[in-house]
Amino acid sequence: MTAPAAPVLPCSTKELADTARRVREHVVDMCAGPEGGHLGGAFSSTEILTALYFAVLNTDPADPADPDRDRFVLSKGHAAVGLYAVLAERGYLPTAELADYGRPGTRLMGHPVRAVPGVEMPTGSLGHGLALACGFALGQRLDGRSARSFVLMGDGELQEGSVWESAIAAASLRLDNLVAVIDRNGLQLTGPTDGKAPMARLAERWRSFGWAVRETDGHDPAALVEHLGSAPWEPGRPSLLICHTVKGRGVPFLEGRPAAHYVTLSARNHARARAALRAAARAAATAGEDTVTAGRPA
Ligand SMILES: Cc1ncc(C[n+]2csc(CCOP(=O)(O)OP(=O)(O)O)c2C)c(N)n1
Ligand SMILES: [Mg+2]
Repeated sequence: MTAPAAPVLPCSTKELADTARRVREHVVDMCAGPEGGHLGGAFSSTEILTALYFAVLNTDPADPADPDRDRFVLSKGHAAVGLYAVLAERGYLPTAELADYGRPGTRLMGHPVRAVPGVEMPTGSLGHGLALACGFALGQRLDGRSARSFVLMGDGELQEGSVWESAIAAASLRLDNLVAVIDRNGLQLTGPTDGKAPMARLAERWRSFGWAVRETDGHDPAALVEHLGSAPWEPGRPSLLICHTVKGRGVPFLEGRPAAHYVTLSARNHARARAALRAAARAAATAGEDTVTAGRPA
């Protein structure tokens, strides 16, 4: 494929970190509603989604059907609360609409549907997103477009056989406009992923399937933008970024705990979570966060 399109919204790592903090605030508020939500997997992928939508994806909220846009599939569709918050911050929907989340008759359901602007495919049944993104990438290539297709999967999701069938297909088709991301938080629904299906040598496995593979800290905005923005890394090969993350990241009493997977925050815990996010924001301001500009030529 040709060189990737320039990101539409170059911004500093500080702006990305600030956006990620606002996203977490929205998610905490949504998870305090009667419906609750998948806070854990939304918080392990907050920086990934923020980096994608604010500094990597060539997409325009004012023209969500642009045929030349990059595509994104949230294969771990249960993290919808995080996607909704990012889409709202990016301008796809009013932030006030986030209060609708989980209410019958509204479009912000527990799993994303295409009625939500910016959502390319309904997801929630794990194991399908990579195949969908392969289809998008192949379509883009057949249409002669230089756009890329991205997909975010959970690490527990890798237990679905369809993921590996799609991994074989993508490499066979030499889809180097396809970028897959794994949220490697080490946890699935009830406990550690490795307790169910050990994932030793994950990078090696994907490489042996014909993918270009990198690993990074999934909470580091600058690293995420550098890796995701520069794909494809090897001509003729699809790219996989394994992101090491913490489930529930940002709320200390939930971090790294299986209980973070799905939560309905009580009024007390909502206040505790909001206080933790405020404290993190104050600490970042005091530390004077890195202001390196991500996505802009040096
Ligand atoms: C095919 C399928 N089986 C089971 C589920 C129920 N389920 C929802 S989330 C989840 C755990 C997913 O773990 P992981 O992929 O690691 O996601 P994360 O840790 O990022 O939340 C399961 C089993 C589902 N959504 N789809
Ligand atoms: Mg997981």
